[in-house]
Amino acid sequence: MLTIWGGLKSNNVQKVVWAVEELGVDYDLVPAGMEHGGTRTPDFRMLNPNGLVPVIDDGGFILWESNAIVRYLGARYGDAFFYPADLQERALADRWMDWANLQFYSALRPAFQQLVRIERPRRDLGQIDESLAKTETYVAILDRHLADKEFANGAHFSMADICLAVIAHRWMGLPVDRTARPHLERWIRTVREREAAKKILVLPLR
Ligand SMILES: N[C@@H](CCC(=O)N[C@@H](CS)C(=O)NCC(=O)O)C(=O)O
Repeated sequence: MLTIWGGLKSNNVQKVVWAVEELGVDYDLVPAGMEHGGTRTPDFRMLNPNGLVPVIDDGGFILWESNAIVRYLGARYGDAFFYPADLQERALADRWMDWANLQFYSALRPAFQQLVRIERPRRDLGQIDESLAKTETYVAILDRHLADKEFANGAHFSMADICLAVIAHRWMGLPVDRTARPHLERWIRTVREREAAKKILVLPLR
């Protein structure tokens, strides 16, 4: 049985839970981090010295860092599409996974934190505007990429869609004006129809 430490409020944990649901792996979700706490204890630091979630234990193999976990689960339990067998296809999926964190979410995070986790009177409107403007540039890139593809890697759903979609879900849930992005909107509608996605892409922003 696979154990996952984390809570579904975390987008990084969402990726891992979505991946195991997608792959049909049995798992236990042990509440940890954020509102659950427990990540600053010596025992938890033995699992992840950073004191962050998600962490998994797969038959004694401990792993932290959400993208590394999704890749490991895909390699171990996925098919040739989820974790692309072709080296170049896999590199493209890897690229989108890292881009989702390092570009897309780095740009969006300040606006997300301000609008979802900070009370209105304490919000920094300048920071929100700057963050949303930056995010639009990345969203435009993703929208163009999806113009001629059903999924991030082409015709098949892969681990890259999970990492992109949890961030796109946050962006689309913010109470702000957005430029229409027809390709991205069509893609997320398709992705939302997956059984595994129904457990994640319905979660309220919090
Ligand atoms: N790069 C790490 C980031 C992990 C991370 O920042 N986790 C946050 C939740 S999204 C966390 O554990 N916060 C809990 C805490 O600080 O107690 C990953 O992708 O796994």
